[in-house]
Amino acid sequence: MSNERTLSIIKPDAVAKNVIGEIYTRFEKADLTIVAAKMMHLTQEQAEGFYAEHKERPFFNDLVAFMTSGPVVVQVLEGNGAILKNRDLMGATNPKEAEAGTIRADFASSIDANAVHGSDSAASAEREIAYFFNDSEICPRG
Ligand code: IDP
Repeated sequence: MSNERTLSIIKPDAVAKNVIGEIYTRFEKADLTIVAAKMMHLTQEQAEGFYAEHKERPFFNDLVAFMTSGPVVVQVLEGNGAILKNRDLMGATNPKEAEAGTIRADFASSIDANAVHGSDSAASAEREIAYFFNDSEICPRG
């Protein structure tokens, strides 16, 4: 496994539940390093652009409405095999199908409000990181 970066978002439901710290602890315990982070309240335009690949899906409008419903925390995670490792920590998209002990099993309440986002491939990670962060905002450890 090579050193990778992935884009993670703590979604409005998890921010509202006050579990940002608990989710960060899971990243850190799994040897993922937070190398960039910001809290933001996404505009409609930002959410639509981020999820552009889902534009034709029936849930697109609900997804955009949910992602703009409150603040989110966006971070870049770095580590060995970070993309897959973060997907494993997150669990399945539908929390009812997520394995016990995953972030979604523990903190998500529905397929719409499912606590976290994580890039699903190297190409997505590259696009999604650049969507939210400039190079100068990423702070790798020396
Ligand atoms: P992922 O977040 O696990 O990668 P994707 O298939 O990329 O899942 O879908 C993006 C987001 O769209 C999901 O996290 C979820 O919030 C929402 N979503 C996906 N499928 C459905 C659905 O069937 N109904 C409602 N929302 C959905």
